[in-house]
Amino acid sequence: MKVAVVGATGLVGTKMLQVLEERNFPVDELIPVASAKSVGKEVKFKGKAYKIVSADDAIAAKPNVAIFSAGGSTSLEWAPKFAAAGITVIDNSSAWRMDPTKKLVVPEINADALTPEDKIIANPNCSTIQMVVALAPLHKAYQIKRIVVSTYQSVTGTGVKAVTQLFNERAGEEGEKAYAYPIDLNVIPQIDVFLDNGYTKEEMKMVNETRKIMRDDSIRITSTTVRIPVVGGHSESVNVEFAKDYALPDVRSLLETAPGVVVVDEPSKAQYPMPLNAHERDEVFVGRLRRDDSQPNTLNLWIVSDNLRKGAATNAVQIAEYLAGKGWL
Ligand code: 2RA
Repeated sequence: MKVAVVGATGLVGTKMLQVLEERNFPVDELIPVASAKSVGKEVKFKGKAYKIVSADDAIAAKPNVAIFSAGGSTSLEWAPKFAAAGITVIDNSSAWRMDPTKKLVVPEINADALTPEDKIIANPNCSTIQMVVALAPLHKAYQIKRIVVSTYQSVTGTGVKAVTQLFNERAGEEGEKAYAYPIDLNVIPQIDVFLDNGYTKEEMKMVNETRKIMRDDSIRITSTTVRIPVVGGHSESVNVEFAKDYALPDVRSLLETAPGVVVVDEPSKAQYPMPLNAHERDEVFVGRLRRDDSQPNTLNLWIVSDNLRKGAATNAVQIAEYLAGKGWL
């Protein structure tokens, strides 16, 4: 199969190459695409060097699928051109996620919504993906009424410049900045820009995307998304109110058998999910399960996952695996 990766030199694009190789996705020919300044440079895939090409040349090469992680404006311009050439696009930007004609997919939850006619498929935001992977089985069992989520997000979500800033600050060195403030020994309660309602775009992504993926606009959600100085993954403190009551052992069993979820929850042994342990893993780790005694039918849980993997690259590759499995690529 011919596979194009658009944004192949970025943090997520590089992870996509790694995940495609790790999962032995049937790539006969890789077509790496990046900005004009990178055309002609090479990327390594399965021990072979591939020259980076332009988006136009990638279309001409007629890949079966193009996995994008090149920002919203590139997706808005090029995804339709790839799709018009019969190439299926899986896009990691926010460009198409809330488009009513496009599917927003976490394979463990709503891959069944996909059809061969879907030529531009949206990959959800990383902080949304890990939360819905954990909450979907609980929604099915107890019907979620309301979610209150606070996130503690890795600097890798911003990109290479942010990781560089963190380690420069840690080493006491100067360098280019991704954030207006120091991130080491700090937390920044702003991810993306502020909207008129006082929330950030990142916070509203968690609200809107969750409802679309879970196919339930009745779910009430409020979120606070925060950047913290870690690199291994995003962490989320989630308080979820159900329509029905639950027994904690049943919740634990549901999560232990949920696709893509690993329960790490032994407080007596100080066992709980942490970015340090989630780094470079594809699962969503859940722990700190406990009843919220302040109101009925309400649960607290802690969710951690590698935002570059399940939060981006792995989820996108899993969508491609689903489509390939159906013979639709
Ligand atoms: C972030 N979720 O963490 C956003 C985009 N990757 O910055």
